[in-house]
Amino acid sequence: MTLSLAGKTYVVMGVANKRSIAWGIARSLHQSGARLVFTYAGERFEKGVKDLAGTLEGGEESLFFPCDVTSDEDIDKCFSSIKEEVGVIHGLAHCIAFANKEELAGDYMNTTRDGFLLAHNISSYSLTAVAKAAKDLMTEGGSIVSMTYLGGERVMQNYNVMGVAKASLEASVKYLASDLGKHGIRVNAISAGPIRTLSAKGVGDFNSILKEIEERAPLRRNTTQEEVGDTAVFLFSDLSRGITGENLHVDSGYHILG
Ligand code: NDP
Ligand code: N5H
Repeated sequence: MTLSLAGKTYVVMGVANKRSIAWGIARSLHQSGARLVFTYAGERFEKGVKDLAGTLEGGEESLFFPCDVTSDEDIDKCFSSIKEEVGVIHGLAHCIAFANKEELAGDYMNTTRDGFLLAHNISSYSLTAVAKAAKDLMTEGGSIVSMTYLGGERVMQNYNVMGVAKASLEASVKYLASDLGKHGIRVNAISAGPIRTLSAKGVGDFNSILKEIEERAPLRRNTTQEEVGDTAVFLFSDLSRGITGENLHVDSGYHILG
């Protein structure tokens, strides 16, 4: 199933490797004929993103820019370069989060001030900073999609400070949708079920989390990068033109369970 986004350009932030949700979104966008612009945090990931994009037919036409979202200067430079190269963009996928590993286990109340601020800076504030920078390039209207998890709505064991950061991200989606609607820009989140990515690596008991979903979720299976990618394409396309400020769960229906 594809929708045509031919002639449109989308910025994809957060491809670390082929398992990344951002890569699932990039592949779905590519299948829809979109032109892709990738941003990456650190130099150590530059080659990986370029090699991956090279595996897409015509992927050599993609553009690549560094953007560490903790730096206002990086964000400014990145979006000025994108403006210079492509002029107009039609959407942006924000697939970025980070928290100190040691704060993703045990009691939430042990979160340090620095750890709290770091998680919120990278995982939540970055959406606001990036949306503001991207707005000037979305002169034909646009659609911004960010990634969240059920742990932002309810307590999930070990998600801890990331859950609090996702609650902030989800509230930002609503406030940004309110600000940007008058400019023809929509802002939505996808709340994905657990997917084995680099970020999920080292999460104790990830297998049992996946198993519980297979056993209990309405669709009795786990979420795939492809399902998230295809939903992102829907949110980027005109088929979703009436939707903004929404948090769309792509999680086999797990969130409806008590
Ligand atoms: P990945 O590890 O593949 O992606 C995380 C990305 O965050 C990496 O590409 C990393 O960039 C980027 N990042 C971290 N710090 C910075 C920074 N300072 N500046 C720019 N980028 C940064 O994991 P996922 O694909 O799983 O995560 C993508 C999003 O999906 C996250 O928001 C996550 O919370 C969310 N999500 C994930 C779920 C899952 O089960 N996997 C479920 C629900 C939501 P780099 O590699 O270049 O450092
Ligand atoms: C309830 C759970 C399981 C426990 C919590 C997991 C939280 C994961 C999110 C963050 C983003 C993971 C993270 O920051 C890991 C880093 O401390 C260490 N990893 C890295 O530095 C790698 C190299 C880079 C690429 O990672 C990042 N992020 O930059 C939640 C799970 C069931 C679902 C899940 C995994 C959700 C989610 O938000 O990702």
